[in-house]
Amino acid sequence: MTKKHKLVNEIGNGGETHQTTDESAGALTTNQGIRVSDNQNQLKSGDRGPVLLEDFVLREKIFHFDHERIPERIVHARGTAAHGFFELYESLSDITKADLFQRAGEKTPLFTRFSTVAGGAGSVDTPRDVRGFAVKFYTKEGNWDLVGNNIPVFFIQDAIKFPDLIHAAKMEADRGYPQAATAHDTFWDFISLMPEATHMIMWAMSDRTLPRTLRTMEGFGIHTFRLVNAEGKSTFVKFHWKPKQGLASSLWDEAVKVAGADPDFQRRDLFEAIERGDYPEWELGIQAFDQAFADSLPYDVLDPTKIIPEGVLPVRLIGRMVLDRYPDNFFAETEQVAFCPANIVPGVDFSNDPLLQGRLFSYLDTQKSRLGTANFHQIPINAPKCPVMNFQRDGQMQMLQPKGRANYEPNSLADNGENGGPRECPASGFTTFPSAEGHNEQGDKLRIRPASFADHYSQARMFFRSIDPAEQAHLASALVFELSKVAVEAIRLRMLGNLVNVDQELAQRVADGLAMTLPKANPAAVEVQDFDLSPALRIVKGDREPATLKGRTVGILIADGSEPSAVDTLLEQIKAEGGVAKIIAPKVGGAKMKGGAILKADGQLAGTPSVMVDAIAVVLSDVGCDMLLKDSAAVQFVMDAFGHLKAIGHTAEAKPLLDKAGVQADEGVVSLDAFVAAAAQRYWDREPKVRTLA
Ligand code: HDD
Repeated sequence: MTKKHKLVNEIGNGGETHQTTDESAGALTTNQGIRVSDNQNQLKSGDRGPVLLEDFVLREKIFHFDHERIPERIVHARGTAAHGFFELYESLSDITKADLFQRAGEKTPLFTRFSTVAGGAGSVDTPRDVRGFAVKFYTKEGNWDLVGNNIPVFFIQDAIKFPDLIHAAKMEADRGYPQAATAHDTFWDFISLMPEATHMIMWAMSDRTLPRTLRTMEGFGIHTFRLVNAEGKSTFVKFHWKPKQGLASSLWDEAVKVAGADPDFQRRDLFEAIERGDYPEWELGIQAFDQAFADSLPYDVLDPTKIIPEGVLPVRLIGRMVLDRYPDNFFAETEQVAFCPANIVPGVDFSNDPLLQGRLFSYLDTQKSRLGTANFHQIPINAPKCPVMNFQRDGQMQMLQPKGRANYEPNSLADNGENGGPRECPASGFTTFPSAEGHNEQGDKLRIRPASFADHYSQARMFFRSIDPAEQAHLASALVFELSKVAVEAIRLRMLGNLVNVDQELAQRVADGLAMTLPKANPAAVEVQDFDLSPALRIVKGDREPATLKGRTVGILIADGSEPSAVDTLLEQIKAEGGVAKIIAPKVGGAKMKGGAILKADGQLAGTPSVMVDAIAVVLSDVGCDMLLKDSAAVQFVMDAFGHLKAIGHTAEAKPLLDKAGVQADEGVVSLDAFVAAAAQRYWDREPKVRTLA
């Protein structure tokens, strides 16, 4: 096929293509293939006359445009995605027959979409919200979707409560706001009435819901699943994604300001990392266990509001995911991708987690209303990369042209020398693990929650007590912030009553922050237990918060008269550490450096506040500093970097600007020589000096 032919096919006309002439190569056509002579002017009667109905070029173009949007996802509407691969470290054939887990070193293509939950498609990237973490593995034996979040537990135990949860969390029914924020009455009303949400609330109010970038957050499959091996033996499993980039979150004040400075901050970060070849990576980990282990735990592994702490059962890393390619087209891929937890492959199976079971219905159903047809699986991003053959035919937008007379099975047409179509495969086809069902031996039909799901507070307590004091203060302050936006006092009180069950001191801090009297604990269904603390739950000062510049961004503030050699040295040092440098100047065209040369800027100061970078170097001359002392964007740049606990490197001449911004000396405020080493971390000990937290 010639290049010219290919172009026509890429535009979407599959099947036979006529010879392309030189004249038609690259030509703009209608959807019927008619070459368009004029794409600037409508067909009119005379130059100032009415537009003619017969202008099919106009009508087709506007018709298509009018229908270019599809219903946005009811949850997780805002997201971004990338292609990549999964590479297996070692064969897992002892515990699963899943084809992608058989051969060490084998790569499986995948597509991963990250999202926020509550906001609409046009909301911002950085609200306080759970992040979706959905991976579609295109395995040789069909698609497997691991549709998880960046938090390992969920708000509710039964799927029947999901519509209520989401209605309560999204904008309020009468006023249509707030968008992408849980800080409002209806959310907290619902949560305060649902003690089972308390563990998730600890995570949601922690720094976990403010991931600095999508590259610096964990992912979790949440539910207990099963792996099944060739002998039919089942092993329970929980899935984890561990970012190679380490964990990093934003501060609340920072996230709020990022939302204004760059509503697309996280999708831009992912795009730019892939563009520069700094491919984000996560390792896939499993916690595998048997029934006896599950029975030994003081909580139920079918309860999605519980984790198995890593200290109780370590995570075994089994492979890595690398995201190395951005979609060609956001709509065709990211918007049209249809995830479904029911998409599993032989060797993986469900557990009876009641939330998971409800999800198995919901996603297939939602795709029909979003994508409009039962044939959505034929859209390239959703299509398996293995043969698909069955008798599910026809329907809106059927893209294939199945051959033959038989569209039913069994049939005997093959005996007649005709195409009889595909046949079932008892040996290699998917079989459901034949588990004995439930604790209730009679298997009565009951609308009931098992007693083993009744402890709603012990793991919430474990989470709160396991995280660093800085994170505890953020969590308490987040609760104060959110509950301060709740107008109905009874809701705040009820929530405080739940918090007393979690931790008396936490509840007191929140009550103090609200200037309310702490009520008594709400009744708890079972006595709250003190589990061993789990250091793996912390971000701040934890094993997974690396001191590194790799993949992090440094802002270098310059102005007229800045010393070029100082900037060059910084650029080299930052590059050597794997960081990304952004030159920021009052004007994007650049600054006139000492010696007269112009250094172009990557960002204009007013449009590139320091919240967009991870550390700042202020490389100013006396003249430049004098100039910037009169620019509130410059003062704010430095003030925010200090307030957000970032490293600040500076020339001696820049000191007046630091003074005006209220910067006080500490180990994160250094001369340029010491800057690159200092820039690899935040300075948590500074926080009590710059912020009053609950
Ligand atoms: Fe869900 C989308 C994750 C519970 C119903 N969900 C959706 C997405 C993610 C999750 C990441 C976006 C996928 C994408 O990028 O397109 N959902 C979860 C997790 C849950 C969970 C981790 C609990 C552990 N979800 C859940 C329940 C229900 C749904 C209980 C319904 C009973 N979820 C949906 C949905 C969505 C969805 C309405 C909206 C768009 C879509 O499916 O494709 O069907």
